[in-house]
Amino acid sequence: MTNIAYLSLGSNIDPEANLRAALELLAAQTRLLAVSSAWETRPVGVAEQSNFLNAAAIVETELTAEQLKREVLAAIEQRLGRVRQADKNATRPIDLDLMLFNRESFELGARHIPDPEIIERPFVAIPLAEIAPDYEHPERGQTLSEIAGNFQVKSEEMWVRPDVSKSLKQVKQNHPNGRL
Ligand code: PH2
Ligand code: MG
Ligand code: MG
Repeated sequence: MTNIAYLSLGSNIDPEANLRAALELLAAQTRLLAVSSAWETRPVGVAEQSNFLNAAAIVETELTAEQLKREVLAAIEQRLGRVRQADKNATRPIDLDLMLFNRESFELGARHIPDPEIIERPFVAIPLAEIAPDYEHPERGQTLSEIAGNFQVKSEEMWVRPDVSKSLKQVKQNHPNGRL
């Protein structure tokens, strides 16, 4: 069975390099179907951290959600130097979160899928809406484009970084068929 997974990426340590490296590793282990723009975002809910770069990606995989999270997403986080700390919002080289899986609703460890951050966080919803505007949220009935449109985002809170966006698009172009 082929699954479609919708991911949110975030970094605030050397984020240009780490976002790109995370996508390269993802493209080697799944079929990378789409990559959003890279957005520079002010830190939300964490005091005195550097700005983040956030992005979203869609991948196709035969792995289950649990396997994808453990064997791919967590492995990439570790490989890029993430050290789990008591403070779950500690600054990190890369955060790779599964947001949506096909059009399913389920519990994955301590998280619910669809991840509630889609509704709460513009830095999650807006990049996802760029690459899957017509995806209907399985619990809300709204499309991602409608959900993203609900946020009143000021241009000093998040803005596109064309230089990094171009670098991320190159990863997608370098992996036209996804798997190596
Ligand atoms: N992630 C967090 C906490 N705060 N702020 C921004 N702008 N972007 C993030 O990815 C982010 C955050 C915890 O995962
Ligand atoms: Mg996160
Ligand atoms: Mg995470």
